[in-house]
Amino acid sequence: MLKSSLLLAALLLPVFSAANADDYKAGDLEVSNPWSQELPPNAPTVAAYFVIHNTGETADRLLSAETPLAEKAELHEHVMQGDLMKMQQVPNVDVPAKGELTFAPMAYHVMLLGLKDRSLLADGKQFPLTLTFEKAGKVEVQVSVHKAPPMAGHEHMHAQ
Ligand SMILES: [Cu+2]
Repeated sequence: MLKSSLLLAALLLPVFSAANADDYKAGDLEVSNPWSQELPPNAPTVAAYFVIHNTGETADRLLSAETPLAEKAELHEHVMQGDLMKMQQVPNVDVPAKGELTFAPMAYHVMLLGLKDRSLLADGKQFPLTLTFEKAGKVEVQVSVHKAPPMAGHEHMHAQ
């Protein structure tokens, strides 16, 4: 019993220490650490990632995203098609009750298409992204742009 609770505490610790000013609240939801990877200036699209925590007893749903930087911001997922990893648009994404939803490379992501302003898509900059949830409504987050993924060493990271 003691051993397992110590293990649990050790597992939870990095999560708590990761909570910082980059958390945004909307109702029962908290959006943590929005980030995007700096890409070459000719990259046609840019992806944004974050983690949504739901402390509520009911599930919510991410319906859409928008940013003044791009004509469109789509919700995408990665799926295996044969041997190929492909991405496709999804109409919305469920946020489970008392759970979390992770947007990360090779998983769910917000894809920005038709980029209008690239001045904020550089290492160290931030750009606004508005997420609209079915129940929690809208929340505007600031997406931090990094040269390297902030979770370096993550098993799902791949070179662009
Ligand atoms: Cu995509």
